[in-house]
Amino acid sequence: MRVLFVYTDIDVKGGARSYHFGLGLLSSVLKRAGHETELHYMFDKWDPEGYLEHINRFKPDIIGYTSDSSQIRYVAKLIKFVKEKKGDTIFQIAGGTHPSLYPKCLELIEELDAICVGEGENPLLDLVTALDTGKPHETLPGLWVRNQDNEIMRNPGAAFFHELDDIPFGDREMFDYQVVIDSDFDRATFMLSRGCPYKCSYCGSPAMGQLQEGKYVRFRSVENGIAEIKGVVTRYKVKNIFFADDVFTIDRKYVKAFCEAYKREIGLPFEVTTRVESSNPETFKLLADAGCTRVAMGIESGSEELRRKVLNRKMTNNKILQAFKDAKGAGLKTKSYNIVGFPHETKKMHEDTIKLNREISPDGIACYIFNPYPGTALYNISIKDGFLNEGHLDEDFISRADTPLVMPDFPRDEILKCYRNFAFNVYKGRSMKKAILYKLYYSRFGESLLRIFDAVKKPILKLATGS
Ligand code: B12
Repeated sequence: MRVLFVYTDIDVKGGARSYHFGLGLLSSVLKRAGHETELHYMFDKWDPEGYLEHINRFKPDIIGYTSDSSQIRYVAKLIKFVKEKKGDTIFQIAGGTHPSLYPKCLELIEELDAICVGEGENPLLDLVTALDTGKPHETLPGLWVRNQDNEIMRNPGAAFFHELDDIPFGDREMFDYQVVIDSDFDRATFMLSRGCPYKCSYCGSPAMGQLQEGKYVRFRSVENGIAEIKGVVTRYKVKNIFFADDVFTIDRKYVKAFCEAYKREIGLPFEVTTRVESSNPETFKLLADAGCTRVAMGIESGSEELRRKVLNRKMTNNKILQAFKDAKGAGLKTKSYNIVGFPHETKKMHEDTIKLNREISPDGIACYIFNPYPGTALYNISIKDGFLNEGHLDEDFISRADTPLVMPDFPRDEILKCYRNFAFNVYKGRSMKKAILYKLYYSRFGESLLRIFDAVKKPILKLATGS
């Protein structure tokens, strides 16, 4: 069968292309079973006509969309568009974080034939096989399917698949991967694990862990990870590597074994994201010794009270300070992740976030505005405590640079001001160059500037993000 995957990446800050791990893996699984796949990557620019041309050329039997909550509005439009142009000739299915955590989207998008709830390797292969051989597909595990009577069949999910090494390496070729690497600071991205043991209330990852039976946090073997990296750095021109695992240092023994093999067999500079509780000076030293140049860790809020009561993050400020100090002590650069506009946050609490970052003085900073993703604990709290209108789930409900929350103690215009000035406030009086670059980057015109000055985008972003 011919399967067209669709990855929309519209309204991306900074304009860097990305590899989608889920789609890469699904494509490899289908190709191994003898099916043909292609990708339509709708990057940055809304272009339904280009999409239609691709469909007319490739003539897919099935279209598989991936979507998180920020992209569902575009995905829904494409699904309707295909139905309008092609009628019932193409089977349309969507998967990823949004359909998994908000399966009601199958009801709302009437032109959609099915969704995948949870991980998709086995469910998608079962579906493609069933459609190929004319067998029934309405009751397959892991899928919710609209049947011929327009009823939705809500099938139970399969258990988590534990043998990650049995899944083939992701299909980077489908992504025209050199183009992705070039637009992303010459770096290639990898994941060695799946899942996260922590339960932060705003994150989609723990919510995904509740969808299926079995162990959510799983690792590939060190040999399997190294073999994939070797293959990629041999086939493509790569200068550095980013590990996109939720928390790279969950298992210290694993990190040690991986770092030893990586140093011996790969040796390229790399970066990871980790978590203050799962790091210590020895782990940071191991990472640095293997070629790690920077670790990123979430602070999210500088208010211990907000973290404890609302975010389900129990670490103390001292623990955060110590972790950044340990990373620096091991010779690593650091980056902090921060969010503004949480339910029950106040301006004073946000000032604590600035203060904590000033004490830490990380090399780079990222700030986001809180977005309530359906299916997460904090989405439910946002509604229950009256900050979010339940009917907000219409087309434009999520925007990266805005908040849908209405909080009397922290009004929208204050939140936007805090977001735009956060990094400036952290660096002012310390590094005027960084403070000004960040001011530009987070300004209303930051994204247009980056697009106009595409040629100087890389050096500016590098400087601003400390990478
Ligand atoms: C790596 C990562 C990225 C990478 C790569 C993107 C990617 N998804 O591969 C980058 C950095 C580019 C990225 C970007 C963004 N991300 Co991100 N990302 C992650 C992270 C850490 C891991 C995702 C992953 O690769 N998992 C492993 C793979 C194998 O799983 P998967 O992608 O879920 O795919 C499986 C199933 O979902 C399913 N499936 C997926 N698609 C499809 C399609 C079909 C047809 C079928 C049948 C099945 C199926 O099968 C796959 C294989 O089992 C998650 C956190 C997490 N642990 O989930 C956040 C996460 C997915 N990201 C998130 C967000 C918000 C974003 C951004 C909006 C950030 C931003 N502010 O710009 C962008 C959106 C980009 C986009 N256009 O989609 C949120 C999504 C929350 C939500 N409900 O919407 C998450 C959950 C983190 C969080 N904060 O909660 N992200």
